[in-house]
Amino acid sequence: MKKWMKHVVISCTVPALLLLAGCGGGGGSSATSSQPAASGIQERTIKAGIGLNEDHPEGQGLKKFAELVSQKSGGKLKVQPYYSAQLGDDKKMTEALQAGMQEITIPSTSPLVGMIKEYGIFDFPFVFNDEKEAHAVLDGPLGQKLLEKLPAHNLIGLGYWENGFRNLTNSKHPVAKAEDFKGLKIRTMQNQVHLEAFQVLGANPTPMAFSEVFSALESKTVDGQENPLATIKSNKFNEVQGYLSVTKHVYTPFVFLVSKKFWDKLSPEEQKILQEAAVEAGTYQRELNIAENKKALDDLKAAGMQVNEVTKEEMAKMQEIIKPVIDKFSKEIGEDLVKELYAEVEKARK
Ligand code: TK8
Repeated sequence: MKKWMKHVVISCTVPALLLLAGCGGGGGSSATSSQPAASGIQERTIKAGIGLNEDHPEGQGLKKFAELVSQKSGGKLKVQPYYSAQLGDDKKMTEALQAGMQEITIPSTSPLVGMIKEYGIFDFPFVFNDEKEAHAVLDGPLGQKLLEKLPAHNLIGLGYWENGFRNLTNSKHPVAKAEDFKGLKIRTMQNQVHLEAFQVLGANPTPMAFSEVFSALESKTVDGQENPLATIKSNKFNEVQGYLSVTKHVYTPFVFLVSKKFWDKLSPEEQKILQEAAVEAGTYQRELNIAENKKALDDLKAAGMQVNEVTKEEMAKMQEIIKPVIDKFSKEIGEDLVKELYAEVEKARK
């Protein structure tokens, strides 16, 4: 009985999201179940898949997550990582979570906007000046509010990791001016904001899952793509792309997702372990990502890519061209939410 009480007390000192899930009125269901009450942790294997490679900061972050979960659970919870879209692309893995066929994935928020349109605010170009601002907004009330939209779609969000600022590569010519986009066939994520932004710039965008990008570039089905430098390097896009333009046109996050069907089976103690590990590994992943994005620029140059910067004036021109797209999607997503986004950015800037 004493142990039982202790267990309930421990499991109710967890974050708000978990309180909702486990500690509401019922009073610790695991305590009365047939599970060994000693720890409230069962032997479980947890399938976690991502789209990027093991050597990418997202892969290293997932590895760290697996280690932390093992440590915190005394080896009972085993996270089995699958890298490089082995289990499918972002959309497919998210659907597998919803169906209860896979436990964890960490996709870009961009392909999820068909499900939760509000995530589209993170597809608006030129919102954040640096990673610190993005982290403040994602970890603040706005980021939390969007995580709370996930359970209605059979998903639980444990926080945000970093994909990062995206840059354009292509096989045709340097892109330094707004008019250089004209006619370029560019792969975009499966996301309407990205698609229309490239359209108004005069490019010819094609939405495509990330796992198909390398071969589409290699076969010249598309001329270019855009992604953070760490990804361009890890996926060796430099082998099929001669030109890199440092556009930093948008910062996109990763969201840490757990299958709700799986989550609801966990004891509060198990949920707490996953929540803490996701945040701790996320802090590690973000630091690594920032460092790797810096290093990757030199590595890509050394690998022979022709790199160009884009002047502030040209950036401003591009922003002006894209503005009607932002206005349109602000209305569709909700102008109050967009205002909140900019207010949070202002706050982070101070
Ligand atoms: C990886 C994707 C990728 C994203 C994209 O699963 O699709 O371009 O940037 O990194 O989430």
